[in-house]
Amino acid sequence: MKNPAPAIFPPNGIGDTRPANQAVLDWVHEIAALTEPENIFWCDGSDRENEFLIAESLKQNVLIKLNQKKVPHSNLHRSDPNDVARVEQFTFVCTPTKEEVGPTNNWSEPKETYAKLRGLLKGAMRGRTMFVIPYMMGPPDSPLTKIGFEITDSKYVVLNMRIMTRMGEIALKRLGNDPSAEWNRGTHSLLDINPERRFICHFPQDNTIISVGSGYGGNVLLSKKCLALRIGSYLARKQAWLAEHMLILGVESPEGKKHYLAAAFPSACGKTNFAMLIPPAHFKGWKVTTVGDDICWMQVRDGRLYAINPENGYFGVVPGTSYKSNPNAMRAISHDTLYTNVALADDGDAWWEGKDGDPPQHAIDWRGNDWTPASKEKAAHPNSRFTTPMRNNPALDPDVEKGEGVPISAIIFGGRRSDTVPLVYESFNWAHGVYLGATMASETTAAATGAVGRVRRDPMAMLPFCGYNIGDYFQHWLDMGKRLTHPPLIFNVNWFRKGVKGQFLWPGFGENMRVLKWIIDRCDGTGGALKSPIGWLPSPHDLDLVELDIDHKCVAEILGIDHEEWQRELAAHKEFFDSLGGIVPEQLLEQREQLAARFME
Ligand code: GTP
Ligand code: SPV
Ligand code: MN
Repeated sequence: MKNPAPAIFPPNGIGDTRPANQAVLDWVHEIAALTEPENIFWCDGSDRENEFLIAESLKQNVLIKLNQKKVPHSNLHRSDPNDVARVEQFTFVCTPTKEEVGPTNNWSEPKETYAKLRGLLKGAMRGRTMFVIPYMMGPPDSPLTKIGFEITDSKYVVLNMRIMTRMGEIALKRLGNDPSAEWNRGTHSLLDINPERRFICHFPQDNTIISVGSGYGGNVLLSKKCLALRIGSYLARKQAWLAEHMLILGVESPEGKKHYLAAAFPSACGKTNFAMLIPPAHFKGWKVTTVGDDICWMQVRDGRLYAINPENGYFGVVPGTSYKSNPNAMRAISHDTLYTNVALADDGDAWWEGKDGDPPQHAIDWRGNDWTPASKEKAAHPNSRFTTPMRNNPALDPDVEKGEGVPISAIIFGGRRSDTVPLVYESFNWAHGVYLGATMASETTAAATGAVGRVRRDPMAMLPFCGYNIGDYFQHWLDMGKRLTHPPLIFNVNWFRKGVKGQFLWPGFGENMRVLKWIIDRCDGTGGALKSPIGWLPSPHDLDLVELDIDHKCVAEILGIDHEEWQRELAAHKEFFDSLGGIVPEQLLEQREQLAARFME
């Protein structure tokens, strides 16, 4: 096997970044022998290496340089038009028995799957460079922090992983050279970007991920959905913690009292926006800070839940991002950002639907075609993304590197529901809260391939990400509650309820502070609420709506419970639980009965 490539990288430092751990070296050599790359490139995550890879990517048209005056140090990548989102139908969890993955995952037999993947990977990197990325998930001194390695033949993956994770030396140091240390083996190859040869496979028992045939987002940034959630949730159950698809935010009152909250919304349902919220003028002195925007790992200490964000950057939805909706995100992505599948304006700026100002008169759309405001097609793909370091976020929480994590006062579940589900309500207790999470539903979005706008049950926003049997996952949540002497309160929110004309009833974004404030008041024991069959509901005067331009009728509508809609909802809960085939914990079935009974009172 050839050594890393003075030909492709200045020789200084090359080779020094090889891990000392023999188990890692053995695995890399095994994958190299299978995929037969031209070179091996041991990534160190340095600025110099990054500059070099960007320059190479620009030469090879993997990246397009944006106008450096408008967006300094930023580039655009266009993925293959057949490869623009996660592919849930080609995502597999491979365990000895099908029961282990349960009814909500695609299962395939490990031995056969390894054999199939080995066949696809054979010689797959001929003529290509194989990059080896060491990375760390979590702050350096957290007990929850995990080490992973991703092998990839995509420079775009390396550039993203450098933003999204703590990459290089820091990971090697933490791993050390104990050959029995726990670390994740991730192998990725683009192959020929053919949807028929696209498989995202997880082997939880081996802490192994193999992803082939895609170059996009959650399919290939193996740290994210694959390790932090699918493998993560499997490890979390075994090791008694929680790996969740949640943002983490801090909210500080003018008096300096601070709470942290975690919120699970499905893909493209508002996590990044909520995590970066700027309170409206009326909430003078209130401050919201971001710990994380997508993934939350929580452990119990002293009877409380503490959370860390294992990531180091944001892979966020671009369309709809503006100085009006999310000023913090706009500032974050104004420099040192990698854009994927947005439009390229003639002045070299990035453009997307929903950006401030008028659309450009002409642009190149995400496919590389001419675009004008008269075009029928969207200029940016609905799932176009930014990759930006969390340090670009002006609202980054000061405790984001704290290894012990931040104490969680409340957990929020939420989805995209045009009807039925009110703006906010609170569960009666932990088990009822777990029921809210287990039965939540949302309209599907462009974050995954397939139909958009179809209501589907998405328990805890983890339907595509829970790496084991969802019934056991529900039980794990119930069991975690038993260990909490100070459990977070659990809420459900819905920013997306619509009126008869199809318009959103709630202004959302920064104005969500009004809901957040009620949630904080409930945590402090000062917020008023009415008892309803579904949980504690704010009455209109329990919400601070001062200076909000909203119709009283709208408020009543958005806080309302329509009994007919809820009869349908109850039936849908039953149908969902029944579809899972006897794996739902008894305690949650009882919760459903109690909910039904409360409607009869
Ligand atoms: P993933 O990165 O896929 O996990 O998505 P996410 O949950 O972080 O969602 P994000 O915050 O990126 O929002 C997705 C889309 O929802 C964007 O187009 C937003 O503009 C829109 N959105 C976010 N918050 C709100 C809100 O409060 N109201 C409305 N109407 N839309 C919102
Ligand atoms: C999601 O789909 O929930 C995302 C984007 O956060 S991706 O990384 O592509 O999974
Ligand atoms: Mn997500």
